[in-house]
Amino acid sequence: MAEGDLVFPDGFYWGCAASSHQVEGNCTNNQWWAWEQEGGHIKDGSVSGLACDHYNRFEEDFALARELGQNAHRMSIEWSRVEPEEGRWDQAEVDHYKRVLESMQGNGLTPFVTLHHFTNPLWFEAKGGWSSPDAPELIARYSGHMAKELGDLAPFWLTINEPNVVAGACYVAGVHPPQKRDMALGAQAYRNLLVAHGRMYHAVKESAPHDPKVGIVLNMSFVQPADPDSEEDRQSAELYDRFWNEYFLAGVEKGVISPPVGGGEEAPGLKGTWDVIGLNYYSRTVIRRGSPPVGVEAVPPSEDAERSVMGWEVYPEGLYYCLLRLKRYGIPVYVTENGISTEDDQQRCRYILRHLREVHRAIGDGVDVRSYLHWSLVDNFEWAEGYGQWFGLVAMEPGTLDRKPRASAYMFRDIARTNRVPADLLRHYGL
Ligand code: GCO
Repeated sequence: MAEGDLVFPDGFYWGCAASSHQVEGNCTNNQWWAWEQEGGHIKDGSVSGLACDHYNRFEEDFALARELGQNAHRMSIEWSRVEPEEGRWDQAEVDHYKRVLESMQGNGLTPFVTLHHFTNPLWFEAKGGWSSPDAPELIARYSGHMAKELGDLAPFWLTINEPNVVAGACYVAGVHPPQKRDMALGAQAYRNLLVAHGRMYHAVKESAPHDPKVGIVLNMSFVQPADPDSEEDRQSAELYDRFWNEYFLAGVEKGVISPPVGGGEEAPGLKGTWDVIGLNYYSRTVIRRGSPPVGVEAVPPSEDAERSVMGWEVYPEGLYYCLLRLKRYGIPVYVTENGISTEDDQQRCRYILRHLREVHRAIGDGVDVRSYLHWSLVDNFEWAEGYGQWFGLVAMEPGTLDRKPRASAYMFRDIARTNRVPADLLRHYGL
C-alpha cells in the first residue's frame, strides 16, 4: 500500500448494475416494449429488441465480470416474464432466473436482485399500472413468489428502482409510458410506490428461506438553489428536494405518506422497511423558481461545466453529500448505480475515480457504504434515449453484440481486485 491510496473496507462489493429490459432482449410483454412499437418515442428511433441478448449470453457476461475482478452484480427480474398473466406463474421463466443467479454465484458475483426496474407486465399496466390502488398488493404477491422461488440464491433484494423517476417521468413529465402529465395521478402513483415498497419488503422477508437484506433503490440528486440568496429559489429547491429525495426517505423512516403527496398519514407496515439503502447517483440538480403549477425549474448546466453525452453535469461532490445525508438513518448504504454516458473512455475513467474519491470521503466521515456498482457492465438500451448512449465498461459491437472491454474496465478491475484506488492512479488523472 502506498501513501495516499484510497483503501476501501474489507468485504466491499465491486461490480456493475443492469436491468432486464435494457440488456436481456425480447421483453415483449411489458409496457415499454408496447410503447416502443408505437414509434416516435425513442430518441434514436430504435426499439429495445434484442438489447444485449443477455437472456442468452448471461453466462458469458458473468464470466467476463469475474475476469474483470468484480465480486457483485445487480440485475432485475422481468416481472412480465414470470407472471405473464395476472396470477399465472411461468415456471420455465422462474427457472431461467434460477440459472441466472446460479451463474452469478458460480462466477463469484454476489447477486443484488431488483424486483421492479421500470417495466410493468401489460396486464398490470392495463389495470392502471402504478396509478391503480391494486398496485401494492399485486406487486407484493409477485415479490413474495420470487423470494420463495429464488430467495436462497440472493442475499440482497431491492424492491423498486428509482420510484421518484417512475412517478416523475411516467406521470408528471410524461416522458416515459404511459406519458401522463397529471400531478394528481403522479401523486397517486408515488403514494402507491411507497406503500408497495413496504408490502414488498414484508413479502420478501416472510417468503425467502434465509434472512435476506431488503431495501429500496433511490435515485438521489444533490439539489441546490440557483441563487442561494434568493428566497424564491431556496423555496423551489426545497420543494423539489422534498419530492425527489425526502419523500421516500421520510416515508420509510417514519412510515408516513408525507407532503406533497399525502398529509403525513401513517401507512401501516411501512415504517423501517429497509435493511439496506440503495443509492443511484449521477449528478446534481440546480433549481430556480419556475412557472406554475409546479413552480420549480431545473437550471441546465453552464456551458463550461463538464457534461456527459446525456447532458448531465459531472458533479462528484454531490455523491458525498447524498451519502452523508443517509448517515442519520444508521442503515448500510450501497451505491447501486453511478456512471456516465460518454464516447471518451478516459472521461469515464476520470468520472469513476472522482466518484470513488467521494465515496471514500463519505466512509471516512462515518457513512457505512458497502458497495460501488457501476452503471453499467455493457452498453445497453437507455430507455427513451435508445442505443445512442454508452454507459458500459464494456462496449457492445453493433450487429454481433460482441463484448469489448474498454480501458475503464481494466482500471476498474485493478481497483476491485486490490480494494483500493492507488494514489498514483489519481495523480495520473490529475486528481
Ligand atoms: C435510471 C435507471 C437506469 C439508467 C441509468 C442511466 O437511473 O434511469 O436506473 O436504468 O439506464 O441510470 O440513465
